[in-house]
Amino acid sequence: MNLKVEEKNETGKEQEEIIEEDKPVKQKTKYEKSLIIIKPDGVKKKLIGKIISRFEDNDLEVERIRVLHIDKNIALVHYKEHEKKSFFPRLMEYITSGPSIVMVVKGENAVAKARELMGSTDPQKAKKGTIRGDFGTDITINVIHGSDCESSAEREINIFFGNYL
Ligand code: IDP
Ligand code: MG
Repeated sequence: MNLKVEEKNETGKEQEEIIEEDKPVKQKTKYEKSLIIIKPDGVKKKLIGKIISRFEDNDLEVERIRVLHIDKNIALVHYKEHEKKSFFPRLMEYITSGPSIVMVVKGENAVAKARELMGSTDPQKAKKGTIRGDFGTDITINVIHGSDCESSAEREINIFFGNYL
């Protein structure tokens, strides 16, 4: 007898896999870390506890955490990929506007799971029940950052916590 298993891949799309009952089930989940930032608006809106609960309630564990007022130099390194974008000046002003909470969360499929809990970049498009959908202000002022893939997570964790992995 075959079992139909549904799971989500890294892009959040569902995929189906047929697993034969008498063969060992291939381990598809990945144990990962992701760099999460509760951005200055999230701190000002007093959402730290609520946001951390959403991760903890979904089997992600906080491994490192710090309060940090991100300065221009760190922001430039962290958001280097967006340097040439038209929204970059506003993004710089926003991310340096007050203290943030920077943390490493870990668990199975932590990168994709955190992105799912965050919702789309634009809070208007993010689903209700996601962090951005529930608490975001606009496409820039959107409460939270989460690494977009494992290599970004490694790069970003090194920026904020040094090379401890
Ligand atoms: P992400 O945070 O969902 O990964 P990115 O495309 O990496 O989205 O953008 C980084 C941050 O830059 C966003 O979280 C948001 O604060 C801001 N941003 C992204 N796209 C836009 C835009 O089109 N207009 C204004 N701000 C944007
Ligand atoms: Mg991004």
